[in-house]
Amino acid sequence: MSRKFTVAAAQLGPIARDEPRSSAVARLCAMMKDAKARGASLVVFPELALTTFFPRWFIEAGPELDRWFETEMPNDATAPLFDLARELQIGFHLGYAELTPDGHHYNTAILVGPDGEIVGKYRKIHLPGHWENEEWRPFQHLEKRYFEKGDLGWPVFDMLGGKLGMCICNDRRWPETWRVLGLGGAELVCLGYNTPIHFAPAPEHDHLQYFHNELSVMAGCYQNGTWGVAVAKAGLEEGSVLIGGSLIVAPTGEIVARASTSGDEVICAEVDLDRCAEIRANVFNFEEHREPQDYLPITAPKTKRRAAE
Ligand code: CDT
Repeated sequence: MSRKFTVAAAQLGPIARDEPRSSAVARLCAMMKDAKARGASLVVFPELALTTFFPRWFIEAGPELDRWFETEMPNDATAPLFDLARELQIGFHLGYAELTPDGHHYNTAILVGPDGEIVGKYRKIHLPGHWENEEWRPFQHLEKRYFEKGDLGWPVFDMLGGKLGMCICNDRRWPETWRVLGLGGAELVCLGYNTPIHFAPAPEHDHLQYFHNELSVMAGCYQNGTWGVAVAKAGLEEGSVLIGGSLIVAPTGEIVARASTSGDEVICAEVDLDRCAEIRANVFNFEEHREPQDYLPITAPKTKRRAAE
């Protein structure tokens, strides 16, 4: 049975601080329709796709912060997206800030099937940035303050005849993310990102942001024989420039589609999940060639953690 389908990466341009979720969802719905018209079975939206990237500001804990989070999914604002997916029979991936009923805050992504039902959830593990307000920066990156480390590991889910996994933004830079997904049998990894061009602690690397994005996704896909769909929130958002460059990568590590703007843009590629075996049955045949007994330092617990962690 063929395991070929078209996947779409739906890059978002900037979302303003006062742009309501209804407007963001309308933009996502327009791109979902475009993806469907181009034959896609799955459309991948970015990290924190319903609002502006609020960790760039210091916000006191409490209602002012919590208003950026979703307390249920779907909810009134996102229901049109789920309804449209059901109507068009298209799956989607969506990143959003999650506030659980018992008060936990996560940077979360979900996979939704073409029937509009949630198939799986992932909560971001590698949280970048810092904990305290650092006024010397032109803007903050307070993910460590606002989110807890994800508690779901990197699961894979049966969808579209294959094994689909997720990671979120900073996760893509870490080979461990991809290897755990690979060990779980992931054949396609969806990931969204909000990556500012300017990295205040090491601005000498700002010109490498696009390169490091591609390098990370290409290496992760190749070394684990998986497809990757990496999708940006891009453009000048509230004074901070976010990279675009959304891309779809084959299990060989080759880029097969790349966004060319920093606005709302849909790119598509045909995916054949059977091509994962080109890599996984050969140079990265895990059963044959991995030597995990020599990898123990990788899983040794960290010696220093913050009390809050
Ligand atoms: N959203 C996110 O994880 N962004 C980080 C920014 C760099 S660290 C401040 C990233 O890895 O792209």
